[in-house]
Amino acid sequence: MDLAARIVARDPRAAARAMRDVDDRVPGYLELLKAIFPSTGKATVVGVTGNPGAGKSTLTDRLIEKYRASGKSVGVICVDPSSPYTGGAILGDRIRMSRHATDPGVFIRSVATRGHLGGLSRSARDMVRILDAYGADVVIVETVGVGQDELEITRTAHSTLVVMAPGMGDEVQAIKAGILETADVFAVNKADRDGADATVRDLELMIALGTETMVAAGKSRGHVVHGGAKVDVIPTSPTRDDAELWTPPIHKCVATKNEGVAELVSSLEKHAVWLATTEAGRARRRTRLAEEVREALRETLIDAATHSLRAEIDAAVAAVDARAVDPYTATEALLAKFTGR
Ligand SMILES: Nc1nc2c(ncn2[C@@H]2O[C@H](COP(=O)(O)OP(=O)(O)OP(=O)(O)O)[C@@H](O)[C@H]2O)c(=O)[nH]1
Ligand SMILES: [Mg+2]
Repeated sequence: MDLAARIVARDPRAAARAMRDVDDRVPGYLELLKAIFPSTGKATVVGVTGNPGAGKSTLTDRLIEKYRASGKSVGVICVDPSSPYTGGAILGDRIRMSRHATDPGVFIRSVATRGHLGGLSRSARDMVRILDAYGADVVIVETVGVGQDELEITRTAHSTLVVMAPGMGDEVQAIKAGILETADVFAVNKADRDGADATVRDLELMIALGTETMVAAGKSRGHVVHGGAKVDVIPTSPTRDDAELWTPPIHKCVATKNEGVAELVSSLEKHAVWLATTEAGRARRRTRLAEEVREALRETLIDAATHSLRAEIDAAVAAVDARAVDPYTATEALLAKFTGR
């Protein structure tokens, strides 16, 4: 049996091997992804993101437990794009979930950057597909931190859970508008500590303000908060009413004591229903797919062009260096040559 067939037949070693191959982009990895694609599309993909130490891994461990209790198989991808040297964080993550390691219904993999940033979100997306084909009912993608790379990675998920914790000072203010566009459900974890209610209030305020800012900037996340103005991804249906819009709920929880986790799962399930049954939800799925196709096209085009025009690019650089031509004209000329081939 070839690798793709073995993945679909739920061979864990085949899945592990495929994920490694895809992360390393070994020759033939695209053929593998093509072969498994027809077997994908069934998994629910949940992104878990939030500031370091907020309790993402502890919460992910609890989510695994909940999903397993309802008979679902779970794949987990821990991504750390911050540096190739922070293996410690990933190690910590895996220890936190290690009690599930012997459960054949749980498949946990770590991904660290191999030098090419940006490629990481694509690797994560491809790994989600492998776990999907492998038969995982739920795939959880946990990222470290809330930077630009992490936000991009969470866009590979259907629903994104943003984990916050009280007592982290300016944490709420430090979170950029980007997270508001990404968050579908908020968890205020460590609610056993002081300040959880204040964090919830801060979040509510920030969401309200953020929504106004997003509306003003013409940005969108496909849902809207607190009955404000409509924020659509693709305005496919101008007559749609507000009932279609998603309001990200905020849940207090204590991951270490397994409190509030059922409510999180329930909100995530509601969000999945929203995605599947509303026009706004379907539009968001299409937007994400369009992003994927555009991103892949950009990468493919750049590869093809730099390969095909290697000598011409060198010549253009020399010409710009000698100030015989400006870089804009040189680029236009390169493009014209490439499209003419
Ligand atoms: N008091 C309290 N501590 C918690 C709670 N949830 C997690 N912790 C603790 O907080 C610490 C960090 O938890 P992690 O789950 O590793 O947090 P994380 O967000 O995955 O951290 P990174 O992966 O390093 O970004 C651990 O010591 C947990 O035991 C909680 O609800 N209450
Ligand atoms: Mg973690």
